[in-house]
Formats: sequence, C-alpha cells, structure tokens
Amino acid sequence: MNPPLADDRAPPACDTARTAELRALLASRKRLLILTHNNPDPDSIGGAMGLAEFARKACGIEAEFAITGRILRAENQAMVRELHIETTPLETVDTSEFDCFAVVDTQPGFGHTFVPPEIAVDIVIDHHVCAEADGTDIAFYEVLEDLGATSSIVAAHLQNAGVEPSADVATALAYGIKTDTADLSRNVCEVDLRAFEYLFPYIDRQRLVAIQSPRLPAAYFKTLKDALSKVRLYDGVTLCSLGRTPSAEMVAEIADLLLRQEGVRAVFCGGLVGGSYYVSVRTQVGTDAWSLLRDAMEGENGSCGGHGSVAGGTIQVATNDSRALKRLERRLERNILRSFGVSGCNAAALGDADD
Ligand SMILES: [Mn+2]
Repeated sequence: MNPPLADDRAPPACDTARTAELRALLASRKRLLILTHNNPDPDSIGGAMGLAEFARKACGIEAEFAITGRILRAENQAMVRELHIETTPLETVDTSEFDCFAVVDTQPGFGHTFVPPEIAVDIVIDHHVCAEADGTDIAFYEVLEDLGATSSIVAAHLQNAGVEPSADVATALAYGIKTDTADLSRNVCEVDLRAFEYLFPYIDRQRLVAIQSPRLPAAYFKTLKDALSKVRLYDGVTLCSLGRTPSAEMVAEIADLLLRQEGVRAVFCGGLVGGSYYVSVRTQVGTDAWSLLRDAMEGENGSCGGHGSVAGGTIQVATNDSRALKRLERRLERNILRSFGVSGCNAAALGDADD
C-alpha cells in the first residue's frame, strides 16, 4: 500500500506564479553560482544541476555550481562519474565573476553550509526545517517543508517552464528524489510524485542502476563491521556512537541501515570527522525526527535540521582529546534516550537477545 501523502493541506508553492518569479529574477542577471551544503548528497547535487539547467534553458543565463567538502559515499561518487558532473571546489571559484547566488537543499546560517562572506544570496530552495532559518533579505526564498526532496521543487519549476531536461540532469534529479524519499516511500507529497513522473521519460535508467549499486571498497565493510559492534539496542531505540569515523556520510548511511531492523522505531548515530561531530536521527514515518534531535542537542555548540522522519546535525568539537569525545557521546546518548522517552532502559548489543 502506498503511504499517505504529506500534503493533504493546500498545495505547496512551487506553482507557475513562483516559476515566473524565479525566471524573472534569473533573467535579470548574467551568471549564477549555486552552492550546496558541505559534502553534498544526491538531492543537493540534483537540485543544483536542475537549477543550473533552469537558468540556462528557461532564462538564457550562464550557471555553475560549486561544492564544499567532499563526495565520499560510493553511490554519490558513482553519480558524479556516471552523470559527468563537474564538482568544482568553492575555494577555486572567483565569486566576483558572478552576479547571482543560490543555495539549494540547505540555507545560509545552517551549520553544515558555508556561504562566502562577500556574497549576498538571492535564491534559496530547500525543504528543511531549522531554528536558524531566516528568509528575510532573500529575493527568492522557497522552503517547502512538506516536500520529500529539494530536487522535486526544482523539477517542478523545470516542468512549469516547459524545459526538457537532459538525461544527466533528469537522472540526477530523480536520484535526488529517490534517496531523500527512500524510493518515494518517506516524507512524500503530491509534488514529489508529479516531479518524478515528469522526469521519468528523460531518465537514463541504465546509469541510474549503475549509480545505485556501485562496487564498494574494503574499507566500507571494515567501517560497517566496527559500527555494528557499537550498536546498542534499547526499547525500540538504537544508538550507535562511532567515535572517530572516516566520513560524515557513513554516519547517515548506518542510521538508515539500522532503522531497517524489525521493531526499531528510532535510530541515533553519531561520529567524529575532523573537528565536527556528525549526528543522524531516523525515525519511523509519522515521528518528527528533527524535534527529537533538537531537544537532544540543546546546549551543544552546533546546529541541526531535518524533515519528517530524517534529521541530522553537527557539533563543533574544540579539542582532539579522546576523553572529551567520549564525554560528548555519553551526553548525547543520555539526552537522546530522554527525548525518545526510553531513559532507564537496559541496553543490549546486536545478537544478545538471540541464541
Ligand atoms: Mn534534501
């Protein structure tokens, strides 16, 4: 059975009037630079590619996107390879060559997003809720929290403008929608479904399959083995504090995987990468993951955002001291258990309850 759609209220705002506004703004400029959050995921890459396509094909201006951080997840690296995506590092870009700036799948001020201080952002397209969100002073601010993916918003504008996306762009947008909505099963609304339908004839299905099932390095399985050994199961809640871990994306990936265990209602996974402690929360559909995470992170030097059953955040860790890291993890675990309502339960490791 299909899950209930999230928007039984008024249709979200990416309608033809909004498309006309976006078009008018872009058509009055010459060159657009699009930014994403650090370590961009498929939805932000898809959204950036789609917005660049919109700027070029619907408004006749030049457009590029630049990234911060790295693309580490094997699927995302396959996406870059298969769809011929140029991932220009932001630090190599001369921002003075652009007269229009967009941020997609995140917002200025969010902890995992770097906006160069010398630029003024003109366009924000996103679907995250976050305490730091502030749309004042932004000419085109479209944050639609009911939508499953930023790529859906961008695809809707392409469709409204009558643009035929290239196979690379359509596949990137479709993969963005698929990953953020767990194959159209999570946080989905009518706009997501319509966007996917519009993209479908343009998708390169062979490439999409190659992106979804890439070969994985041995290190991936080692990290996974370590992670599974750290799992602690409470009453329907799984915690997995990884300590130091190779990539932020692995934190999210492990959280996704652990939520698949039968009987698990919510997962918290955290890991330190460089000087940032990354956290991911996943809950069964119908629970607001962000408010749970926000409560648990109160008092920490960090920020978090999310939509529906998915939330993530980062905490800045000042020292390299492993005891301080342990203390942070213990504090977060205690707060998470409290916000999930399972304080005082006993923990079990994976396999404890069997045989
Ligand atoms: Mn997204």
